[in-house]
Amino acid sequence: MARFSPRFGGRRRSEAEGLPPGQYLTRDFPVLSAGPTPRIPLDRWEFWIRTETGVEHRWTWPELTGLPAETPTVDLHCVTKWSKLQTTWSGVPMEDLLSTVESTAEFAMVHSYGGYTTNVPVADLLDGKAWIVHTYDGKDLTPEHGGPARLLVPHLYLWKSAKWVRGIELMTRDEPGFWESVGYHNYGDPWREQRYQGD
Ligand SMILES: Nc1nc2c(c(=O)[nH]1)N[C@H]1C(S)=C(S)[C@@H](COP(=O)(O)O)O[C@H]1N2
Ligand SMILES: [Mo]
Repeated sequence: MARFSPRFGGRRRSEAEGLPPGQYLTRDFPVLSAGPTPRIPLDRWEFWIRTETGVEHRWTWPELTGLPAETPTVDLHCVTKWSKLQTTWSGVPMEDLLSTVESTAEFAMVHSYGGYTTNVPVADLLDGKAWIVHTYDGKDLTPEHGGPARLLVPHLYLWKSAKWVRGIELMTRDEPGFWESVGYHNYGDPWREQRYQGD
């Protein structure tokens, strides 16, 4: 996560400088969910990655939370225009999970408990850009913010950070997820203000 604005040659940026175009700063943490909050008992929870050849890899809750975790501090940008800076999470880097599967697929569909989906290029899940997080601000992730675990992919608008994440389907061709299929941008880079199709 870049903490320094290139315009200022490494000087610590102000909060305003951390805001992508059209965003405003918020200090609270709004909840945005398209449907009811699913409750998943941890003994029935699992996370899967399915490859383009149909091979499925599964992690139970103890398996996932037993993997080495990172604690990224990142900025969140919601397409409804609020941004929250310097949020701290803990979770497993997506690349650690993806590196255990054999795949050449370039696209991923993220699936949530409850049925939500969102598409992300595989490249955007690698290189320290995405995590399956189970902790927010030092505490277990609450159900309304996606607990027990959500995807965190903070360099894209927050709708790509699927709450209640259940699995990742690797695909050789791109497909739109829930919001992408009703007019939101396919990629969703907040710095290029890619809110809607055609932006
Ligand atoms: N499963 C699921 N994930 C989701 C959503 C949702 O409705 N369902 N909403 C998305 C949107 S539009 C946003 S802005 C963020 C909101 O996350 P928050 O409620 O923790 O602020 O979650 C994203 N992930
Ligand atoms: Mo959103």
